[in-house]
Order: sequence, then structure tokens, then C-alpha cells
Amino acid sequence: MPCEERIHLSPDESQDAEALIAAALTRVKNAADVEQLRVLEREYLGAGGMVGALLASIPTLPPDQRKATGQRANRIKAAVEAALAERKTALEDAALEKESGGGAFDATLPGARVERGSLHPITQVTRELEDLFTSMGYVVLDGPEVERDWYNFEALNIPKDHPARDAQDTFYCEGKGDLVLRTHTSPCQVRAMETMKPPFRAIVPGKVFRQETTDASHEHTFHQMEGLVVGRDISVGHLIGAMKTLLRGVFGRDIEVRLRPGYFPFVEPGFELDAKCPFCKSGCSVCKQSTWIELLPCGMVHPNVLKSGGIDPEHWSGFAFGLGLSRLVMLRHKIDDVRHLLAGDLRFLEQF
Ligand code: FA5
Repeated sequence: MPCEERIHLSPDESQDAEALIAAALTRVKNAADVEQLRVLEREYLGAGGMVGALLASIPTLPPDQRKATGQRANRIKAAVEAALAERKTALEDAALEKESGGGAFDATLPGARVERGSLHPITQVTRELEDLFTSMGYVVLDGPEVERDWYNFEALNIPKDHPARDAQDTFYCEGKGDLVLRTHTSPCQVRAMETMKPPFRAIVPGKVFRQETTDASHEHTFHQMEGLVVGRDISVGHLIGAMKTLLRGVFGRDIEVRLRPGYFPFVEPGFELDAKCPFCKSGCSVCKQSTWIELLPCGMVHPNVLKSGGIDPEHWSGFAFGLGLSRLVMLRHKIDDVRHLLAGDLRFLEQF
């Protein structure tokens, strides 16, 4: 604002208050930004500003002029304050509009969509199986993923030089004594025996690790669920009954099963349980045209394992199974590659 346009207030009655107000309002209206408004505010209303000077001069005036001068000062003050507030709001609105791309704010537009997540398919199946087994009197246990060699192998009847160790390529924790990343959930068999008195039933879902080359059906990190029942006179019949209940829970109907001999040092006898393919009658890609799907290794707990867990095999017997949860999820959702499960790709996960 050029200096010559400024009109200086004076207590002189000849000064026209209306002209002062008009000039002030014009300057406020033309202020280009909030900083200029602050300068004008100081000039008119600040300590030592024009209105202040006018008010301060009142005591020096002849008594008959004082009231009118006071009224004039207050009128100017109110007008300038109102103009400043109005211009400030206008400048702020303009800045907001510029920020939002110039378009007016539309209060009727729908809000931004809040994305809802869902449970991972492995978690879904795990929870369903936990519900199923707890309804049959099983307890759900948890065990360490970094495990001692003793629990992962030795207590399971797999001594250091046993060839069965080669079947599960192991991640050894370097410089950490006998620690390994557990290769299966079976170490929890002995941990369960140490903490519970027989008879008992337990399941242990969890993550396991193997140092192996990955392909469509092999991951280095995958999920299993161990099952263990210890009681008096537990037989293969109990084992088959429990497995059929498991399959009915997962597939929603009775599934035919067959047992083949299978070797695991910690069960005797040991079996591979195959399920009749739930997707076909005469062969498909899931069952590799055989109509049977290899699903679940299991067997009667070896007496040496019961002993490792402090349980007398003369009085107690049991069965155990090691369900491949990742493979079960693949089967259920017809997933053709196990590596999708832990890849963290949202396009895959959003389907569940
Ligand atoms: C075991 O791990 C035994 N602990 C199972 C067991 C428990 C037997 C109790 C007897 C009694 P196996 O190595 O076969 O067994 O693995 C069990 C299941 O894990 C397999 O049937 C398969 O479904 C799954 N599995 C094995 N390796 C992989 C892998 N690399 N990727 C994904 N799933 C796998």
C-alpha cells in the first residue's frame, strides 16, 4: 500500500471518521496475504497504533470533545476488526481451495473406503481344527520354534548318527550349542509328556523349518499340526477314528482313508494315512490321477519316546500324528503352489 494513501487519525474533529474507515477497509480488502493483514492490524489496532493514539489523546482534549472522539475511535476499531476477520477467512478459504486442487469441497462425496483384512487361510484352518479337537477333549499347546536337538531328534529316538536325520534337512543355529530351527512339531510330543500327567490329549499347531530346495509342494517354512494321545490301551483303532473325525471336520463329510506302512523312528508301527481324493472319483490333477492323497503321517508312540517324556510304556500307550497344515490348506482351496502361502502377496491373500 503506497504511503500517500494512508490516512492518519487525529483527534481533530475536522477529520472525517467515515473516510478513515473507508480507507482502512479498502486496505484490508486489498491485503494479499495473512502477513499483510498482520501489518495492518498492528498499524490500526496495535499498541501505539492509530486507534490507540486516538484513544490515548482523549484526556488531552477539551471535555466537550472527549465523548465524540471516544465514540469515533471505537467505531473505527470495530469496523477495522470486522474487516480484518472477514479478509482473513477469505484468504484461508482461498488457500484451502488451492490446496484441494481448486475444486469446491463436496460434502456429499462418499468417504475413503476402509479396507478390511481377513485371517490367513492357514490361521482359518488352524482355528477350525483347534475348535474341533478341543470339543473332543484335546488341549492346544505351543512350543518353541528354536528347539534343542534333544527334543527335535534325540528324545524322538533319532540319535546323532541316525539316517532319519537326513530326511529332514536341518537349519542348525551356529555357535548356539545344540539349537536348531525345529524341523517338525513332533518335539512337542516329549514337551507335552513332561508337563502333563497321562491320560491326556493334545494338539500343537505351529511353524516348522527345513533347509530344502523349494518347489510347488515344498517350502522351507511351512505349518504342521502335531496330535498326541496318551492313555491306557490306546490302539490303532483310536488313531483311525481320530483321523476320520479330523477329515470330516475339514471337508464337511466322511472321507474314506487307507493306511500304508510308514517309517518314523518315533512311532511303531508307523503309517502314512491317505485320504480318498475329495475332488474326483477317477483321478484328477490334485491326486495325480491316483484317487488317493497322501495326507498324514502317524503311528503308535514308540516306547522309547514315552520313556524320554518320563512315561512308563508298561502302563501307558499312545498315538501321534503330524498333519501338514500347509498341504491341507492347498488341498482345501485347490492351491497349486505351496509358496503362495507365505509370499505375502495381497492379490493372493485377498481371496480368503
Ligand atoms: C514329519 O514331520 C513327522 N514329524 C510327522 C509325524 C508325526 C509322523 C507324528 C508320525 C507321528 P514328514 O516329514 O512326512 O513327517 O512331514 C509331515 C507332513 O508335513 C507331510 O505329510 C507334508 O504334508 C508336510 N511337509 C513336509 N515337508 C514339507 C515341505 N517342505 N513343505 C510343505 N509341507 C511339507
